[in-house]
Amino acid sequence: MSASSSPRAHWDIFCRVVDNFGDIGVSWRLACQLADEHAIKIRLWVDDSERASRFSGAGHASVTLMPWTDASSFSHAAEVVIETFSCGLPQAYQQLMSVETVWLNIDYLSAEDWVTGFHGRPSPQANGLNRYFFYPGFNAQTGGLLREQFLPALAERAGRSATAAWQHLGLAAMPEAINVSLFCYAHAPVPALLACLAASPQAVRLIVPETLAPLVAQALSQQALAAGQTIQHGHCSITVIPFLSQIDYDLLLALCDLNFVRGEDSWIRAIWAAKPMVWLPYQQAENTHLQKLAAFLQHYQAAANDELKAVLRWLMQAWAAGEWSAAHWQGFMTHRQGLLQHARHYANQLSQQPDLATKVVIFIEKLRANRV
Ligand code: TRH
Repeated sequence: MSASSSPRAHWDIFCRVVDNFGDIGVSWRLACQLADEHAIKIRLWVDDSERASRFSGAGHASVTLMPWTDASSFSHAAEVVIETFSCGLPQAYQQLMSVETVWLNIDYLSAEDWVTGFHGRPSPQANGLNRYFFYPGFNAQTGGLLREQFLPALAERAGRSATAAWQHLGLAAMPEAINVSLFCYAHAPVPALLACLAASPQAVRLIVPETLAPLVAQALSQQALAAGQTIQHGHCSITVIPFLSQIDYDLLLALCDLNFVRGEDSWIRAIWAAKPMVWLPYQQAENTHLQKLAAFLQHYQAAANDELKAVLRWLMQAWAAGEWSAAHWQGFMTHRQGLLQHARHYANQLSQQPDLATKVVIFIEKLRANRV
């Protein structure tokens, strides 16, 4: 019997919110997909209930948010326990686990080569339990990427009924403008981006989530910018929007002509949106994040021609290095069609691989089969 069809398919996921939104963003998506597509009931233990509720919205019938604190007590361990991003499992919980319990640590995403060597490896623990490393990744030797079955319908919606889709997001369609979404870290060259968009010969609309409004306000020497506010900055209108639900954020990415994304989850969503993207990795000591970017670029640009390869590298490396200029924006505009076709090709090629949730289920089935 498969893990997904078992009547006892109750799994636990543990998530520690280190910073930002990616830890809970990934955990919530994974929980929902396991519930929706594999009929698994999930308890999602999160140490930051406020941030978790930002993602859970009205909730999910098969995903229960559980507050995870030092005082949490546990009645039982689930048959499968997923630890996200090496957040650790509480000692009290581990004491309820047996050798039959499957313990997976789903770690950070990277396109670096070492991932294939570590994916799926067991790590025997001093208490007799076995913890398995599960690494997301971009090729068949890794754990794959989160990708839900609803994504093609979402792309269809953005393509066929764009006006209605924009309205759904509380925005008017602006087909005459280049629509750009911005989600980045504070070290990104936002002032340089705003300056070149203001001077752009083409009309541009920049869409900014409210969490980034202080960064944009500072770059424009404005007091403050609030959700719902639009200001004109040269040829660029800047609109601040509320922090969207994950599905609406996916829709926004699919509607825009260019997406600036960051971290872990928005990075992958921009790939599935199949639109030109500029990814900003989370900044790490000793510029490790630039190695992550180089590894991704190697994968992302593999099928592009030499000219497009150079453009992709030039755009993403400049953004990550804080060296953005008007030339980069014009470079994007010049190669816009090629970048779009490439983004579509890449998304299509990558989506031929099984998604991460499916790979988790298969991995667990195999582990169990080998134990019998
Ligand atoms: O918020 P992030 O920077 O998250 C992080 C950090 O890199 C962190 O250090 C790392 O530990 C973690 O990722 C894994 O960026 P990310 O990963 O893109 O997460 C943002 C989430 O927020 C993602 O799930 C998309 C979602 N989102 C919305 O749902 N609505 C929105 O309006 C926006 C802008 C984002």
